[in-house]
Amino acid sequence: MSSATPLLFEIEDKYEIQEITSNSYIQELIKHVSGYKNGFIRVNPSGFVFITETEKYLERLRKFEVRDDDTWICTFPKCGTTWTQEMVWCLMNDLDFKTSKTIDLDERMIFIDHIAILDDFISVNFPDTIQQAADMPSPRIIKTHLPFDLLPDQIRMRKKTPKIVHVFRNSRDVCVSHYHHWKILKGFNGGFEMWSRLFLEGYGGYYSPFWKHVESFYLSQYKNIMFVKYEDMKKDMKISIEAMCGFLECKSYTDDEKTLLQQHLSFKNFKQSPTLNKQTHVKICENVGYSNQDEGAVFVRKGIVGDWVNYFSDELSEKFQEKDAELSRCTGLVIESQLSNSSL
Ligand code: PPS
Repeated sequence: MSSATPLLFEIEDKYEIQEITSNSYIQELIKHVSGYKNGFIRVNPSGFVFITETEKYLERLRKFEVRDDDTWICTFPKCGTTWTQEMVWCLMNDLDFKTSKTIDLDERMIFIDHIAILDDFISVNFPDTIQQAADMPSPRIIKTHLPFDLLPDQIRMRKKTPKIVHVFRNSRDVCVSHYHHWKILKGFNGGFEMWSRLFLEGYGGYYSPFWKHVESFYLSQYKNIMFVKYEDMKKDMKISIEAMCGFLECKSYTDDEKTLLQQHLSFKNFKQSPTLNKQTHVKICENVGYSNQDEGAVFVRKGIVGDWVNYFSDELSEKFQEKDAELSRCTGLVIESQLSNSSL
């Protein structure tokens, strides 16, 4: 761990907004997406990138009233958020597959910062997700892509200590998955070479840079946190379910019930389930003209470890590995980017 790293929970309300729209990477990004014409900002001192609209919501997010019995699912986008959300929801709701099949996951738990990453003309007709999260009855499950540094003050200052589940996925698969996400939901048309360069330099969409985002959780010293890896869930879902059950302190389930949950969480089931596959969201983006789909717009896309081999040159791969090595060095995180049985 770097000795220069400040204890993040010592930082109180201070953040500064830096306008970065003229940055050449951001210019490239803006030119190749359908929205976000109002530009981008960087939130300092941590340095995360957001759209200009986000600034309006940061204070409300910082002042959000947290509850000790909340469970927060925190990730950089495309790390396996939805998959983990469903696992947590099922474990906390008595494996209620019937409700899961009838009510969309996005209604069963709130993506609190969703409103903050939308263009104005969309957010005006969108539910206020911060208010929705505030209005939810306990025990709440809240999804966020915010880095640790921008979580509500009450969490950062340890005034409230809800459970946090953090999901990590290897950088190259995240980059590829994120590329498709920006293609089908934001209309990105710059091609993978451009996307990977933007991602590497810390401009691969809002919430970037990826490595710093992961680091913000691993170095946070927050105690009530479970670190989960997408690759481990792929390797052995049963072990992942058992570990999650222990962390959530939920009722214990029989082996048969765990097998049912495992089947419910399968990629195949996600792909075909309308309450989990986010195709409604994909359609909405298509309707507002954000989609650039040349291969069919699907959110639940491939769901494997190592799809990056189909996109990365050796040279690009090395650059990502350098960043991964630095992340491992300062956090102790063991990163797996390929599985021998990745067809699982
Ligand atoms: S988001 O937009 O941040 O909420 O996306 P997120 O849910 O984090 O990540 C989407 C990727 O997770 C894959 N996924 C799954 N993989 C394995 N099994 C299951 N059940 C599953 N459900 C979703 C999804 O396909 C995205 O990864 P890629 O590599 O694009 O397929």
